[in-house]
Amino acid sequence: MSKLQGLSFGLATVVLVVLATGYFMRDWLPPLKSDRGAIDEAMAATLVVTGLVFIATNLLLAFVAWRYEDHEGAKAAYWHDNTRLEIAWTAVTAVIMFAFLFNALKLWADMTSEAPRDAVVVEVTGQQFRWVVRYPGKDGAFGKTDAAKVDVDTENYIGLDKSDPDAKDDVLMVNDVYLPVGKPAAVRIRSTDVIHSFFLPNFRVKQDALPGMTTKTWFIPKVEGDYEIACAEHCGLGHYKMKGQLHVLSPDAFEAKLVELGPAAPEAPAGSPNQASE
Ligand SMILES: [Cu+2]
Repeated sequence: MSKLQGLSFGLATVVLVVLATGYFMRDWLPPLKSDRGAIDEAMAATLVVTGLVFIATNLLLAFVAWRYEDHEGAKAAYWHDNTRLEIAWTAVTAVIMFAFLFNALKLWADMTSEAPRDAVVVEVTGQQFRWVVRYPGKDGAFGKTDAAKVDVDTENYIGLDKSDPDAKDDVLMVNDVYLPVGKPAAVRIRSTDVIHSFFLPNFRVKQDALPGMTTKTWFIPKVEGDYEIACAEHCGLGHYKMKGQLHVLSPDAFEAKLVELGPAAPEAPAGSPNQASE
C-alpha cells in the first residue's frame, strides 16, 4: 500500500463513521416525554467520549501507517512491553469507565427508589402476548392474585381472587395504560409466564417483567398524548404483537377515565345467599 493509500484509508474510515453516526443519531431516540432526561445525557456523553477515542485511535493508525511506511533498507523496530505506557492507558480507561459507572448507578438508584407518596400506582403484568393493566381502585389496595386462578377463557388473565375484598374495586384492562400528566407514576411490573420487558420508548422506561417477582420503577410523564408500549424481551412467537398504548391525560381526564372504566365486575362473595333463580 502506498503512503497516500494508507492515509486516505484511515481518513476515509473516520469520515464515514462520523457521517453515519450523525445520520443515525438524528432520530435514534424517540422524543423524550418524561422526566428521565438524565438518561439521554448519559447516552450522549458515552457516545461523545467513545466517539472521540475512536476518531483519535484511527487518526493515529493512519498517521503511523503513513509515517512508518516500509522502504528500501528499513529495519523493523522491536521492543518488549512498556510498563509505564500500559499502566497509563489502563488507568485512564478505568477512570473514564468508573465515571460512566457511577453515573449509571446513580440513575439506576433514582429509577428504582421508593416512589413519591402522591404517585399514581399501576400494575402491569406481562403475559404471552398481552399487557394486563390494573389499578387498585378507590381503596388503594390491589386484590390478591393466585396463579392457580389464571383463566384466559373467563378473561381472568392475572388470576385475580375475586373473593378478596380488596379485589372488588380493582380496575382491569388489557394493553392500555392511562396516566395523568405531571404526576409521578409508580409501576409494578409482573409476569404470569416467561420474562417480558415493559418498554416505554418515549419515557426511557424499560424494566423486565419476571415471573415470581414484582419489579418497580417510577417516572413522571410530562406531555399528554398516546404512546407506544412495547415488549423488549423476546418472549415467544407472538412477541411482535405484544403491543399496547400509554395514554397520558390531564389529571381531570384521568380521574374521569378511571371512573368510566370502573371496577372489575363484582362477584358474589363466597358464602353469601344465592340469588333467587326461577
Ligand atoms: Cu413479551
